[in-house]
Amino acid sequence: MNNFKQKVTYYYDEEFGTFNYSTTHPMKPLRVAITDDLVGHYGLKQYMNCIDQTFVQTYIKRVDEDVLTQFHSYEYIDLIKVITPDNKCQYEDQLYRFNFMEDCPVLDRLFDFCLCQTSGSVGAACVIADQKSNIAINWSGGLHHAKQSEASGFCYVNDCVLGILELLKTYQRVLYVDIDIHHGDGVEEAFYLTDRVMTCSFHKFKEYFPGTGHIDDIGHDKGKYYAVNFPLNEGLNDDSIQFIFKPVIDKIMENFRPDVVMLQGGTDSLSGDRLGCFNLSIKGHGTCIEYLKKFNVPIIMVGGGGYTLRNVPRCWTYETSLALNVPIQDNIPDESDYKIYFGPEYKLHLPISNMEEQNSKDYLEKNIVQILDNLKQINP
Ligand code: V1S
Ligand code: CA
Ligand code: ZN
Repeated sequence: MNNFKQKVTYYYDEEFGTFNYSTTHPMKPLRVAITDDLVGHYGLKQYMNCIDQTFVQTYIKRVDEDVLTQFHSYEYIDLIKVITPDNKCQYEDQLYRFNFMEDCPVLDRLFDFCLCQTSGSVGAACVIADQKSNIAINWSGGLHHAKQSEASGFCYVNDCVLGILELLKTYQRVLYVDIDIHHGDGVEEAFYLTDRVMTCSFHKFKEYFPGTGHIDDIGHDKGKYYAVNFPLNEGLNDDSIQFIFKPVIDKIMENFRPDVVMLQGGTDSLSGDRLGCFNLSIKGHGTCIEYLKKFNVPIIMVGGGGYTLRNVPRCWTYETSLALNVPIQDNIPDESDYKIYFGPEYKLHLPISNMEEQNSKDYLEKNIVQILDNLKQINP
């Protein structure tokens, strides 16, 4: 299957679903295993080049600590390599310094977890750069909060940054778009001073993790105007995301003219998420992918947040079908190994909640005007 005849490459490594934060922790790697199962039972794998960690290792010959240290510090990766739940009390100072606290507990096989998540995004960057595919998907990635020497918000290594660094070896300009409900702070920070990567995050702002992503944060030095932040209130619905996404992306495409796009598709922006407070339907979330596809620029789709187990596989499976242009039925396939997660409806698309949209048209318009004004400063 790995002959790259098709246009979409899909990464999933079976090991990923076996990692476990803790029973009480909201981040469940199992959601990606359930997604993979659903993608398979919808029959979508026959249309894609399906790759795993072993394939990426042989294809690019090195997803090891050297890849991780392209962005992360040696001290930080050295700790990730050796630390385990059993020996962590020997490393008390480093645990505190590198923020291995409740949000980012020391996982069993942490280094393997990081390699597995990163292989997909760096592998995706390689197949895109080699022009083997024009869309590459890694739902195990999108861990956008990790910093150079700090774990943050369930993220240990930043596969988005590492994937983009790989893309920069081939491409002049990379656009990173982030529709997770949280601000893509780690990616923004990594590229805040450069005009070769534009980061654009839509997120809940004010009294919300990680607290960054003010509309006036626009990049610095050469990177001034190359960071875009769209702060939002609770209740964001499908009409509103389309109202803001289109003009902002149009202006970025017109003025920045990216060679390639990475989309972080965190599903915690969906209605009913355990940690989120937006009100998007799966179709509404998917309109962002449909819109980006129109520009005929290669796209890397990575995962991210998403804490309601019944939502995440539905959304990412639907978005895999959008990437492929292969429509799928609303009935969840009977044979799905994880069918219990999809009852009682057993439908792909679920109704949204009746929560109030707290983003008024005026508020959204004002933000659009300010963002488009900043983007005018970039010479096409
Ligand atoms: N919101 C939220 C939230 N919930 C938790 C949490 C809950 C139970 C646990 F056992 C462990 C953690 N942490 C948070 C947030 C982090 C959200 C990360 C989102 C990640 C992403 O979707 O963007 C990408 C994958 N953390 C905080 O709010 C920090 C605290 C301030 C409060 C929670 N406690 C546990 C730590 C400190
Ligand atoms: Ca975001
Ligand atoms: Zn999130």
